[in-house]
Amino acid sequence: MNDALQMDDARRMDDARHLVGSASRLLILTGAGVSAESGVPTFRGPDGLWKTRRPEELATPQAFQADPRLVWEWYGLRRERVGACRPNAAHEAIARLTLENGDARLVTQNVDGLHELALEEAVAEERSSGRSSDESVSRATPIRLHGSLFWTRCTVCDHRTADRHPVDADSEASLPRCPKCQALLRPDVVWFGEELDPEILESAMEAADAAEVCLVVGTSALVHPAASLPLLTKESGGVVVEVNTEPTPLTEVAQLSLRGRSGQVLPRLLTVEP
Ligand code: BV8
Ligand code: ZN
Repeated sequence: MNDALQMDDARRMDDARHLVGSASRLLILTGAGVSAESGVPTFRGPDGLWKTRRPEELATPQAFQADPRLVWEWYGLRRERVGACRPNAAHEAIARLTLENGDARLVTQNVDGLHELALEEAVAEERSSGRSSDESVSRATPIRLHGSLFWTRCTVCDHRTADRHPVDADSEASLPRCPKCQALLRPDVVWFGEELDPEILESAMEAADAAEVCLVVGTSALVHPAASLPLLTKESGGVVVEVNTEPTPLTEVAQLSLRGRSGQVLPRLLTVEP
């Protein structure tokens, strides 16, 4: 890369650090790109999850209705593959920042549980030095728009549980059943065509509206209503800063769009100089 470009990158990073560092209220919105360096396949990338399957085929209530075994097989494979992945430096930098800065909120589209794991580890570190409180932990807990691969819920009653077990999708008869009413269980994620949990969406929109800066990391910004959150920040007078390896529909909306991998950029962007 030539000197001028490097100069430009360094200046953009400084500008972005100033914007993010001086924001009294910050919203971080993440997509699958933040987990790419942990080995979790993105949806639309070269080894994207949707390459072998199309979202319309599997991540919909119709697909589950038509073939619950096939859908559970796909989620079981993802749960197994993602369950072996570790948070990367981007997850860790975000967890530390949201734990230390009570006015920073994290909203994620991801269902891979890596933000939650990074926060758990950051809290354990802080607790050993007596620095974090229950309040700071709850504020730092990610707002999860689309649920989790590691939760399962009943298709009939209100039963819902954390669940990291492998799924036996050999036959419909071996699929997980509700311990309360024996109905089929389903992955506790939001499928295409399903409404998001209104309370979760409401808290994400409030955070976007209140934010002075919305830092958008690793999302193709194609799925709604998640992709509209940065626009709420902009409409209420805030600015958008983007970190992505490629341009997205949000790039032209962003005050600054840093081209790079989140595992490299986020630690530099979010770490406060001593
Ligand atoms: C709904 C869980 C009401 C399941 C997921 C307009 C308004 C409202 C709705 C719609 C609308 N238009 C269409 C709709 C319907 C639909 C939708 O948005 N469709 C899209 C395809 C157009 N939305 C819905 O159905 C939503 N419900 O709106 O309810 C309603 C109901 C019916 C009809 C109308 C309205 C529910 C959507 C939730 C779907 N569930 N996940 C599961 O995971 O199996 S979505 C899933 O895909 C993810 O959660 C995520 O949201 C999305 C994937 O996007 P990304 O995370 O951005 O990942 P992607 O691979 O695309 O991009 C990765 C990015 O990272 C890239 O930009 C890449 O360059 C970058 N990158 C890669 N590596 C790195 C990197 N960046 C930095 N560093 C790196 N190392
Ligand atoms: Zn039940």
